[in-house]
Amino acid sequence: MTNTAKPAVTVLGLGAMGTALSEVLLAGGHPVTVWNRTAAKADALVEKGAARAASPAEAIAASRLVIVCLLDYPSVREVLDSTADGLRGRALVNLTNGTPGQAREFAHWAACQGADYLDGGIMAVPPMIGTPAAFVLYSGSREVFDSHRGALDSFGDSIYLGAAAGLAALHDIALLSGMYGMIMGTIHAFALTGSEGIPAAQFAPLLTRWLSGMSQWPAGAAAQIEAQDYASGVVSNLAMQAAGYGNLIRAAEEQGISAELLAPLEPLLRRRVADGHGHEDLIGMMELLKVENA
Ligand code: FVH
Repeated sequence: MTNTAKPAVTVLGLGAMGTALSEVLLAGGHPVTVWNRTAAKADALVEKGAARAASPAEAIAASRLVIVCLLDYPSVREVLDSTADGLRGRALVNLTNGTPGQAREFAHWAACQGADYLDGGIMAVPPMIGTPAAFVLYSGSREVFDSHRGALDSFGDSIYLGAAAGLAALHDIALLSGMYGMIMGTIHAFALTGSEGIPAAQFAPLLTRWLSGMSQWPAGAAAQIEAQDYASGVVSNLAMQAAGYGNLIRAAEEQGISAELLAPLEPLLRRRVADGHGHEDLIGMMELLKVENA
């Protein structure tokens, strides 16, 4: 007879995300042990069948797979430092947001404790967990990724990026950088239209339509980067865009709106044009971000 029992999982951290992760694991039939600094946050999960651990050490002892989802790396170390002995032989999956450097340093620490370490970056907000829209980036131990794929796949599409521990964080931070660029523009756009009393709900569909139309821009930019050619097939040249961008700043001033979210790009546009790249595409601006060119 085949054993169809799902493997046990421990979750450390029951903020909005740790709770969502625990819920889908429980719904998928995994025995789940949870721990959180503020113990009351485990109440609803315990009602749904989770086991409450009284300490991180007790939680870690309960399962071979230990998932950590805390605020930041300092809180991860605060929680795990006192329980380091218990990590030997455990598969430690850290889904806490951090930098590639923090991930590399923590991978080294985890290896010193005898844990197999997999770093992760969650590309979803809590309500998306367990839906097809969610994906999670992983790097580090391939063995942990393969052995615990069933549990990891409950969160969303699992994407393994390689053995170097910092890779997941690098991709996560790059994707968040793109997102915050869009969010900064969106905040500014609502402030600008709001300055004329235009209802946000009226403007939102137009903004969504425009941003959706622009959503293929990264693919075209990637092709130009790969070809190391910013000058072929240009349809919206940089000099034209630099002139137009000045209007974004002036319009904000006219409408009594701060341009501080938009302002940093303008001097870079002008510098790239002054350097003789006005005929090229916008993605060539990337060259200015390389430290040797800054
Ligand atoms: N929520 C989101 O939209 C994003 C989506 C992408 C991934 N992020 C990252 O996930 C990590 C956890 O985020 P979260 O949404 O669960 O955050 P909170 O709801 O604020 O919960 C924070 C948990 O961390 C615990 N905690 C904080 N400091 C300590 C500490 N010094 N010692 C022990 N635990 C600590 C906190 O405990 P408590 O306040 O309930 O006692 C929560 O469990 C995060 O890296 C996101 O960037 C989420």
